[in-house]
Amino acid sequence: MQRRKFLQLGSLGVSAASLVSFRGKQTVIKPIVISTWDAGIAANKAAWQVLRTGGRALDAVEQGVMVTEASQNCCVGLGANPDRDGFVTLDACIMDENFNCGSVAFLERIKHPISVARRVMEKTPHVMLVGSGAQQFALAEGFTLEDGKLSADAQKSYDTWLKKSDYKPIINIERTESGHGPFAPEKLDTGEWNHDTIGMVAMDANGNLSGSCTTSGQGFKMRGRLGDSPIIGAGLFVDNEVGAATATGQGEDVIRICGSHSVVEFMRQGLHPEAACKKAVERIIKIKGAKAKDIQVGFIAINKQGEYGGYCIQKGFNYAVCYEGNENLLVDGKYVI
Ligand code: SD4
Repeated sequence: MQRRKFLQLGSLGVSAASLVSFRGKQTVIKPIVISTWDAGIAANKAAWQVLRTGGRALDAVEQGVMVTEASQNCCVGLGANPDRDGFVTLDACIMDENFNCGSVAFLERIKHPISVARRVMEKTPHVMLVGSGAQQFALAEGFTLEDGKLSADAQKSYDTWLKKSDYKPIINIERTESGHGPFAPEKLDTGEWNHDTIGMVAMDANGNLSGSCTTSGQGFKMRGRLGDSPIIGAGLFVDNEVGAATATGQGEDVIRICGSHSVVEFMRQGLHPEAACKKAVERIIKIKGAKAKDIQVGFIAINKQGEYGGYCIQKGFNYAVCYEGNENLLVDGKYVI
């Protein structure tokens, strides 16, 4: 399907993936990879290199988000905003098709937390390592200790924040209509450089699902604060019989409803990924009441048919989608408010 046609269909609220199965061909779209925000475009490209050559979804979701972690120009990884004490602390998790999962949180000075999370999964009997223990494990596994200096952009943004030192956790709410994502340079001066996460879910040519999620967490957060991103079931969940989902936005509110797990359970009940994401978003809105307008949460999901979807609380969230014939489209998330 051509890009323009796809976009027209998108505006009708019908995803290309769902249309294919709607025609009764029972065609499963695979491989497929989707990831949060516009940084997902570059990440999907790397994931796609793995998937298109028959590689495993697990390798794709690791290599995909490593691109974002390595970017100094982004809000994920060591180039990202620090906590309010001036330290970048990273959280990540990964999950494969067999319920194997690994996670690191409050990890400092390591460039690729997603790869450390994978080592936790593959080389320890545990699911989660945090803080200095996670760093110690990473070093024992051969990862390099980076210098811990803030990137130029993060330093600038931190200096601006320090002027007021206002502790107001607001995540991912777009303040402009510019459509800019995390790379918008004008936001560096305003402290509104707010996307801190990439979540990615993929299905490989064998029909196996995996997912990854990696973040610097909320900019200028309290030291030691964790969000949903390293928590299996909150920031990420994969059930190879059903589908996979990941989250971004205000982590506390994702944790509250076990967000990504909820999305997968809604898909198990028969909902399309988009409807499943919407239902999870609505659950958060119901809990938050009038305060829902102050936060952003977005979910994305795929199912075993390769259908995909995303939904968020309010305007401004987008995600990147990549499969054969539709290589890397940026889709605006539908929103409730
Ligand atoms: C967190 N969910 O730490 C993350 C933040 C995020 O784009 O998604 N930012 O709560």
